[in-house]
Amino acid sequence: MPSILFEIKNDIGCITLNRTEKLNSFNREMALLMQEKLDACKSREVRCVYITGAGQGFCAGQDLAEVVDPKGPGMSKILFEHYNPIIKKIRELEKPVVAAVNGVAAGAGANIALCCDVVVAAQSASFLQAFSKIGLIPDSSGTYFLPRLIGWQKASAIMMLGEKISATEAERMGMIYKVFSDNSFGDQAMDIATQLAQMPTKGLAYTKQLLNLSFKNTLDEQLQEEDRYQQQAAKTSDFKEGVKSFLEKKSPRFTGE
Ligand code: LHQ
Repeated sequence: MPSILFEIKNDIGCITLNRTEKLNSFNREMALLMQEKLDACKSREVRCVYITGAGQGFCAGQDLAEVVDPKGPGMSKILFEHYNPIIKKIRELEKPVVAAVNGVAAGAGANIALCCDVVVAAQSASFLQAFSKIGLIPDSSGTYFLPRLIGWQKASAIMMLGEKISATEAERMGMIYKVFSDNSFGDQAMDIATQLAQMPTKGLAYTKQLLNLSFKNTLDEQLQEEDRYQQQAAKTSDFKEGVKSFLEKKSPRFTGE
């Protein structure tokens, strides 16, 4: 079985992490395949991306056996060639990316989930900044997104202590959007992706780009960017459809154009 499963269904690019015997931890082959599938999601056919894990876990981060394997890629390549491109591809994709965290998300696995646009989790899932337990630092954008999501103090303590955070607690502290019961998780997470895939894709892409920019801009710069992107959004067919449908009291049919 391939370590990443991929299909396009109902305009959604579904990426499933699939090394179940290793809790979907990443080796080089899987990381490169993930990059390939994220690139495939650039296609106009895909209007939302859905990332989940097969089996019990979401992803246990880096396969630690590969790190000490003399025939493995070696420390110098793991972030540069594996995880950093994955994070950048997710942030740069011009469509929403949903992380559906079905079980434990540890190390790089947690941080790949947390850089997504909408993060939901099953009640039995958990988030673990496992790095400190093995003498490493939180990578894969953990030191960037976690303090911005939950505040400096909580992020600092969680990253240093390597405390496992339940999905319920993660929702409470604003680390993730929502937690769903294990029974309904798959359906409810997919409902969110289905909804996003039918929305004005370009408008959502511009929203994502503005959020990316907001971390580095001053208020003045951000207001200028909002003006620029709003002009672009107003040129889309979906804007015309949205306003026309509102005025005619009809349901809009957005095409993503
Ligand atoms: C694993 C792993 C795993 C291999 C479970 N590797 N087999 C960047 C830069 C360079 C180098 C290093 O990495 C990075 C990025 C990172 O991601 S660093 C952080 C790496 N990840 C971790 O440290 C997490 C290690 N795993 C765990 O702490 C536990 O497995 C968790 C808490 C995730 C889950 O615990 P359990 O639910 O009790 O499952 P388990 O421990 O029994 O795991 C199930 C199997 O999966 C088991 O294999 P086995 O043959 O004994 O059944 C584990 O050995 C294997 N596995 N994580 N990262």
